Amino acid sequence: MNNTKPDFDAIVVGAGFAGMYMLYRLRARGMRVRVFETGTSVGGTWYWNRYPGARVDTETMFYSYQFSEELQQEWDWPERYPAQEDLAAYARHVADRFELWPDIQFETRVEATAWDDDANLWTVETDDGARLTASFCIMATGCLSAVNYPEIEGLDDFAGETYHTAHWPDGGADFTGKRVAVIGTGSSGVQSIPVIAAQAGHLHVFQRTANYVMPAHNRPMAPDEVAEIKANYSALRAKAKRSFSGNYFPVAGPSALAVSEEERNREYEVRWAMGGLAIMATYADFQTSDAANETASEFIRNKIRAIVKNPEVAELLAPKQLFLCKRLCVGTDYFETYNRDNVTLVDISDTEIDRITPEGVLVDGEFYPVDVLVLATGFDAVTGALKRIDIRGVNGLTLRDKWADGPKTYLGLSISGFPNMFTITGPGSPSVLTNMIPSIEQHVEWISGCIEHMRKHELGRIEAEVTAETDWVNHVNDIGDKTLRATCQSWYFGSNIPGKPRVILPYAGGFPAYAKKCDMVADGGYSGFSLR
Ligand code: N01
Repeated sequence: MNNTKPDFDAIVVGAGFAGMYMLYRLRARGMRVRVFETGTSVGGTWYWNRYPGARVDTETMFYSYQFSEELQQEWDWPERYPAQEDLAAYARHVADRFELWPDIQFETRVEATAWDDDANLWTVETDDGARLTASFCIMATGCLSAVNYPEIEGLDDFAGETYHTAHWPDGGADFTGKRVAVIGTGSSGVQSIPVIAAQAGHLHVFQRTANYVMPAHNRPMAPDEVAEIKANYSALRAKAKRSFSGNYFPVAGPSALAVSEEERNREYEVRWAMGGLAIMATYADFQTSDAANETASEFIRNKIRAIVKNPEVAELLAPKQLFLCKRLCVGTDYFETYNRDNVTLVDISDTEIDRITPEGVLVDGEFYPVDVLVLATGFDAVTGALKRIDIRGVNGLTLRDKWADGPKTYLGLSISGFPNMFTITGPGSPSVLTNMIPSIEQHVEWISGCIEHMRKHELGRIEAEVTAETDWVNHVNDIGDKTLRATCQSWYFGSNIPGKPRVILPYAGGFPAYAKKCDMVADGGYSGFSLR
């Protein structure tokens, strides 16, 4: 090993909520850190996803950092589910408050990283031609950041305006009086469709799969509610961490089948009135029993039938897959929007879009002329952002090759063959099945604790062992295959990307079990890792 001094102790890729906190923690340990970020400001997902109607669907008093008591006490969220601009403003406030800006290089994309086994260093190449070295490379690239542009014939020939929800222009888009097509009815489509419909001349929604959508019931935060949460913040945060998803949702009982239909529906009505994601936790067997799950599925389908006036449209909007197989959506006036005269639902569940022409969309021989095309087609989730970087580990092994049949990681934190690299909320960690910000904090704290341990013991290299990684991957897949999430096509399994291996991407065993495992690994002197 030679003793080349690296340019930085750590390079962090991405300045979203993960990258910002990682920078804060490492710098607090006296490390020299450089963060690279493609965007012009901080916030990651909340920087890029500026589509009309974009707002978080997790209660923001809990979808926020908790590492700083001062921060969580001083910041005031305006609404129960704040809009993208408020989340982006919060990210900027954090960068101001903790003076993160000088260590973040914006408008810079990391294109490649390569491990030098002799020097124990990563070399990171950026799109401005720079090559910089660091002892650690930490990927804070986000789970839902690699944009999925669908492979639809003729898309590039469309003569009107085209927008993707996850890459929205800064100045917004004006739909006034225009003929608009939205392709995609996941969370981004569900949030944007009502807002676009209110402005457009006519909106056609092209739906491949109908989704379950709960009403948000968004509202301003009441001062007494805020005061109560702030007075009990640490206890409430601790309670959330003990729950499966890292969100505190009250559980009504172990099984939907153990209570009468009347009692069950009363409970579902309470959750519908509450709004948001709380219905997910009503009964503990939604992920293990088709029959239990079907009770909630049918409850929501009946709500759709009651809201949507045209029974044929209502049936098209009523999801066929089980509730919680795909990600539950939260919307405002989503189903009501289909009662508008200027909105038409086009079912493409059996017939793919034939092609996009310069003037519109052709489906099953029928032509829909449009001026604006909105792609709400989601992401190459969890692995996409990592695989889009040319990452080369020991002996030039590429991450793309290593993951050709699906991601392999130890705890979603580390990859054998890629020493001194950490992935924040990587595949095989609970990430997108949990409240993301607490999950990010848990990872950042684990990684900074690990680096601290290495520095204390004068260790220069850490790498996941193949056996530990294989055992973890098998465990992740075993649990994933047992959940009802395995019964439909969803981005959780990579099914939305043509050719992507069908493998569960997040760990579906819950936040508490996962965090306990991570603690045990650390307490055991980083068992499953080779350190030297
Ligand atoms: O993406 P999606 P998203 N032809 O993949 C359809 C988070 N999020 O951006 O279901 C036609 O869910 C696709 O159809 P199908 C949240 O975790 C959070 O909406 O694959 N249609 C689907 O309808 C969420 O789950 C928030 O059959 C095509 C849609 O496009 C995740 O991000 C807000 C197609 C894509 O839905 C992703 O959500 C927004 C094609 N070729 C997002 N390709 C909040 O916190 C894809 N589709 C509020």
